[in-house]
Amino acid sequence: MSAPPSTSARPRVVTAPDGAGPGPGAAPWWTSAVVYQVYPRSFADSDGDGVGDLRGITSRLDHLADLGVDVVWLSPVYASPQDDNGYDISDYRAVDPAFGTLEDLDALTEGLHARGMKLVMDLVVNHTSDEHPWFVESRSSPSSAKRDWYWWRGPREGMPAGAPGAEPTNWRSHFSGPTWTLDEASGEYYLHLFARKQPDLNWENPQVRAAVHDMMRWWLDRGVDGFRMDVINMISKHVAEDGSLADGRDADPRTGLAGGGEQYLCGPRIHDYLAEMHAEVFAGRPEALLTVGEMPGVTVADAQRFTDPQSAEVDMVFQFEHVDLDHDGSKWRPVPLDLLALKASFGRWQAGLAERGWNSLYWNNHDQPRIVSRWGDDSPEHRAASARCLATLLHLHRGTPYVYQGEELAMANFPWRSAGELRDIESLNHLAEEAGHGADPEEVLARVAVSSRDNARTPVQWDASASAGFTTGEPWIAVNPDHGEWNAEAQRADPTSVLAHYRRLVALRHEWPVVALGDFRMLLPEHEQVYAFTRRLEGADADGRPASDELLVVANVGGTPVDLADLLPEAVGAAELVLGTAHGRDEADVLADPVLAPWEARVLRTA
Ligand code: TEU
Repeated sequence: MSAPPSTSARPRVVTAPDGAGPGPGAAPWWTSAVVYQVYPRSFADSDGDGVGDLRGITSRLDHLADLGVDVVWLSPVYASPQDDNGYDISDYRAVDPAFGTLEDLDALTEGLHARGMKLVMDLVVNHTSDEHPWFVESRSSPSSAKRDWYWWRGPREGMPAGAPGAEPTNWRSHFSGPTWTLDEASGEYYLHLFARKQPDLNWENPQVRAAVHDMMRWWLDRGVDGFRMDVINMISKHVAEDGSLADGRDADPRTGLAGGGEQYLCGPRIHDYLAEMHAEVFAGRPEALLTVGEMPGVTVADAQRFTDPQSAEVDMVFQFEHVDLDHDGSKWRPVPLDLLALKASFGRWQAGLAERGWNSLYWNNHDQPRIVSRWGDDSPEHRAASARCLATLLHLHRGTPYVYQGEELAMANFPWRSAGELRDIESLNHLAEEAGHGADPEEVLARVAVSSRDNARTPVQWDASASAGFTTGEPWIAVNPDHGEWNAEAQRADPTSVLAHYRRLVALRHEWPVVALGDFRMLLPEHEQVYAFTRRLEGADADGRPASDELLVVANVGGTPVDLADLLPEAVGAAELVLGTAHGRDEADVLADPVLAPWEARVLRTA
């Protein structure tokens, strides 16, 4: 790995005042960690059935070790009918045969631990599959002992079960249509915020909570190092004294359905549930664990409380504010990104969690289109540069960065041509719903192509061979045709590659306490093309003497050059280029040049 060049004789901060770095009182380990997300179905297939699996992941661990990441977050591998690619679980303590066996999972854990990496599992407990034995029993009869483990309600007052609009509330499912499905046998409906095969668990019931805690302890005892908690801020619903749930506001006249989020996002008992989970599952464990709660609709103030160590709930949350900026209410109505809004959002979250709590940082995951296509420029001219630029920005913020598989290779969105190529339930349901409303299928497909979760789910591009080295069989979803040029093998030994740049960013966070812990200050909030900020840390040098570091990060988020001479004079003639993206140029030359090339980013040391 190429160390960042240094021309500065000034001593660097190696220990932060609150003890970051080795030693007593150290900041939590995950403040200087980078997490890598694996979506098992699309990572690597070891047995040629076209579906990625655990042995496939284990066979590719050197890629992760080379990248230098600290943690792997594994999307669900539990037993599942795979209606939502594993986010519909039928047995929390078994591995789905499509992915392998429990022994394969143990081998993966061992392989990670042997390389100094941790394994974080996905915890999907807002809902189960409708094939989970708990739900099968719950559905079997209104007098079943597990009836109350889920949300069963009769039809709307005065309406017969099954009549249009008779659902107990008007909430809209995240995957189209109502959130309620009628069980003909009992004449009652069950709640599912997602697909009808994903019934919501009733967290009001203490037996449900105890069963979940027990299962979590079982996984920790088996050696896993934490959990990413799926839609965990949806587990507490607003329930009236009489057990009823209320309609959502602002129903869509076309469907009669309302988002309903105000009835179930960060509901009245959410902090109790998470604090109880922490006490029951995590408290007192000697291991270094990680918890991150996925929380759509969470505010900065909520997040502060969720992630304040004093609250003892979760270490960090995934918020959605930035990924909601480029659409108009619905993800299917994309609008161009407003860079000023993006900067304002990041600035608010950085400031909001500066004193209490902690941020997670992400551009991509298995639900989001690829960042280089979304906010970068995936044309041949700017693809690598824009990927490096966006990566630099994200990784230089304060928080824990997450890299989604293939992001480190600048993998791009797929050129969808027909609905038949799509696999994702959310996209397919939306296409069907719009067809039902008589929408023009070409127009709908064009919008789905931009936002579909399947953009993130095409196979990882390992090499230039027929199926990109992902499988020897027929892949479950098409391989991106650009894999001949854009693949890991082509980038591995190239010091100018996007992959090499991610490697440097990971190393920087490990080596520079200012990157992990420094204060954040946004600059030029009103500039349309430059994203700039500082990071500053007071601490001690290697000999224990007081020292301070200040980094200035400047990035040109666009395809035309920008002159910084008048805009940000302090960016010209800085002491040291800690990391840059202009390959093949002399460091002194770059430091003296006020002009940022298209999509160029620089990390400068100014003090
Ligand atoms: O996603 C949560 C979530 O809010 C999604 O509806 C998200 O907004 C959507 O995918 C964006 O298009 C989590 C998982 O990450 C997702 O894969 C699951 O499908 C979902 O929960 C249900 O478990």
